[in-house]
Amino acid sequence: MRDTIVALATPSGVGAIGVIRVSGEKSFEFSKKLLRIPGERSISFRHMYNGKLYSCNTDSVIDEVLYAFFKSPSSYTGEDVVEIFCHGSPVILNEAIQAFIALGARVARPGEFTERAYLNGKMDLLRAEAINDIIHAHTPLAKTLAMNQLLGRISDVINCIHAQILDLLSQLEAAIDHGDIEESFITPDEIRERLCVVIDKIQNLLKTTLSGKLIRNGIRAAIVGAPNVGKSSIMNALLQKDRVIVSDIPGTTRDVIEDELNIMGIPVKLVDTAGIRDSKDYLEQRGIERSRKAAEESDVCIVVMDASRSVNEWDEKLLSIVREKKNIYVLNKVDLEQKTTISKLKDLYGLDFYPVSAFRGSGIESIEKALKDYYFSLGYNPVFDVLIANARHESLLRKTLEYMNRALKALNDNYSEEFIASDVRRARLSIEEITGKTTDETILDRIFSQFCIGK
Ligand SMILES: Nc1nc2c(ncn2[C@@H]2O[C@H](COP(=O)(O)OP(=O)(O)OP(=O)(O)O)[C@@H](O)[C@H]2O)c(=O)[nH]1
Ligand SMILES: [Mg+2]
Repeated sequence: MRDTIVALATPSGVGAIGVIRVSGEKSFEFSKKLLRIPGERSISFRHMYNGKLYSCNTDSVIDEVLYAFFKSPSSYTGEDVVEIFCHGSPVILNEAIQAFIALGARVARPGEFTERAYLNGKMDLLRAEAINDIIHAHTPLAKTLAMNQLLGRISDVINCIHAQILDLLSQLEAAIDHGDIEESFITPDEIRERLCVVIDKIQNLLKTTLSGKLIRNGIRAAIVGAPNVGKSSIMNALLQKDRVIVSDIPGTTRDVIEDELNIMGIPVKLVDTAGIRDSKDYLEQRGIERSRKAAEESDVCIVVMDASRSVNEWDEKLLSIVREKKNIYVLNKVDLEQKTTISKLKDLYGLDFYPVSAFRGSGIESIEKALKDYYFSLGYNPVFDVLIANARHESLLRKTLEYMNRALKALNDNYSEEFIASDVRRARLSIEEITGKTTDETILDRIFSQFCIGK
């Protein structure tokens, strides 16, 4: 039995309610003490009780609460679990957690509840990962993708490939035991056919990865330009909220600021940056360095120029920095008297700029459409039923495919069945890593550390 862990399962901060979750061998014992439930009273599991939560060893009431007991193995983690619904006050929730710690519970690591669920066989690794993806999904499509994974659709496909590999392996091993492949029940042609069926299935799954990743991760768009051209104003207009400070003082934005945007179901991470220019100010310099990095790391840049002034050396410098990238060019402040025009920019640089006034909100939809067109130009294909969106799954599928192709080559080159079987064995291990049948502890740590605390 593992030790008893406790954590806040709802977001920290003020709210209507806050849920404390406790899991482990002593979760019932600790809860009965703090909730003052007499020992002889039998508990109905999965039943909501109303009562008071007390501090450890004192008579002071932490809160009036609702609570429920879940008996192992019929709980989220597979262990004895107690969930306590408190008023959503950070002070109360902290006191509640401290009361459990005083009795010997430990604060859970991020994702530890789900990790225990996985370790106790409540779900495979694919489903555990899906839970995190559902929580972090920013669009309905990304949520549906993660929900399909949680419902086991990807597990079913992977398990089917795994079963075919296992079946082939057992036939090969039987052939090895018989000593002569010709005399055994599987012929080289049958081996070839079975290898090809699996190879085909994996190749078809891998065709979905681009669309899967686009739905899951969306695109990253950095808004870049010289100081004061209206980058932050465009960010706010796209987000339809006052997210970033806007002012007429050049150099207002000093750091990289990110926010999520959903454009017709497409998740876009918008990144506002500091205006690019030469500056002696240390903080501004740091901000400018970060702007360059943000531009480099984004999929697409929204390059902004100011119509109310002539093109200057910083605009030109910026164009040379981002020239190699995929860009959406925007001429902002077209509501003012124009010293720079769309046609002038076309003549100077051969580039097509969208006319925008962040101030009036005009032209913003053309930036949204350009982002959407860029997204679809990347090869998103909505026809797939099961999509592979996770880089870990993709790399393990590629590994499995490589071993299956090696096995096929060994067969075609007339190598003995031992050689073929050794590659198929490796393919088996790779596919088992996806569902978590044979996943290394450090990889598990990495996966679960990305979860929220309390999940
Ligand atoms: N008339 C007009 N003014 C605008 C427009 N967009 C932005 N501004 C004004 O231009 C000034 C600079 O806007 P910001 O959005 O802060 O510009 P920025 O590019 O983020 O500036 P830095 O963060 O300093 O690099 C502010 O006074 C805005 O109100 C526009 O479309 N029309
Ligand atoms: Mg700004």
